[in-house]
Amino acid sequence: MAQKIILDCDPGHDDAIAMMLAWGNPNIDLLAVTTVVGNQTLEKVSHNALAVAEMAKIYGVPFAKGCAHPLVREVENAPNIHGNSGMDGPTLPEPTIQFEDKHAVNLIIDLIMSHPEKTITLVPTGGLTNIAMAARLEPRIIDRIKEVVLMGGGYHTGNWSAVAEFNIKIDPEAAHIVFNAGWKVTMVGLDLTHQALATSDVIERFAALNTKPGQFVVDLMTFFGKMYKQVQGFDAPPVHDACAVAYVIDPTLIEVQQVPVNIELTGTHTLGMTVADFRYPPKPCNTWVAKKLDKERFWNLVIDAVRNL
Ligand SMILES: [Ca+2]
Repeated sequence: MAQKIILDCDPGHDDAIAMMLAWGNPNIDLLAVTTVVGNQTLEKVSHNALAVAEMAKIYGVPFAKGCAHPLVREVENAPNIHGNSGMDGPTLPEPTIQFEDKHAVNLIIDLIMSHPEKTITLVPTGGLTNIAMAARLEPRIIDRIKEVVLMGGGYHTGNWSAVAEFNIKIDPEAAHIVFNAGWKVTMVGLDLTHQALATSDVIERFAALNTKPGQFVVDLMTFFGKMYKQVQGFDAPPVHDACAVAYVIDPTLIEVQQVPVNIELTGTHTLGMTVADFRYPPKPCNTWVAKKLDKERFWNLVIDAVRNL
């Protein structure tokens, strides 16, 4: 049976691939796409979401704009990685669909409250502002969802500071709410996503599809790769966000471990760190971390999905 998900994102090159994977894979029932400030301003990432919808022909799915500002901190975007538009590189198609006349937080709540319990997985691939707001506004959603599978954090590595990852660092208070809400959280963090590198042989396979969406992925990854080389010294760019969607589609693709994870809110050098406690004996907790990716099957999944578009 197809997994029902709500994708909460900030497109974003890798968010775009996550959207295409969710729409192109038959085992995902995409209930909604919601946007949140992150890689760029809310207006820019929201425009990008609609452009990706146009490219992938994601029609008949509600799109809603969410929070334009983190809970406490000032807005922090990532133009050094995603460019001025938030999705520099490809020529974006002009969107034909429009946003719902409803805030993303309300759409998330309404969908969860109107579906049977434990049937919806929340997949946040940006800052956690919308998800935290939803949990605070309607706490009954906490027991009603199946799981939160998020891209963010990392238990051994950071990218926005020595120890913090971008999605968590830009709204650590929201992340704190989400990780401590009591629902099941699976953290697909940098330890995992740095295994999902769009190397040149992978990019060639997208090019070989010889389709518009295939070429779109090539253009996205070419720009993203250039930025990742310049800024972080990577030889190939990691498609972080697609890993979270892939885990929902097929949990056997990713090895996970149940460990307590909490969010640093007061550290001088460690703000936004996802502190994972691997000590023995294991303590009871609702948090899992992603550790190892089956790369070959992951790329087959993403390429098949893009072929289906
Ligand atoms: Ca993202």
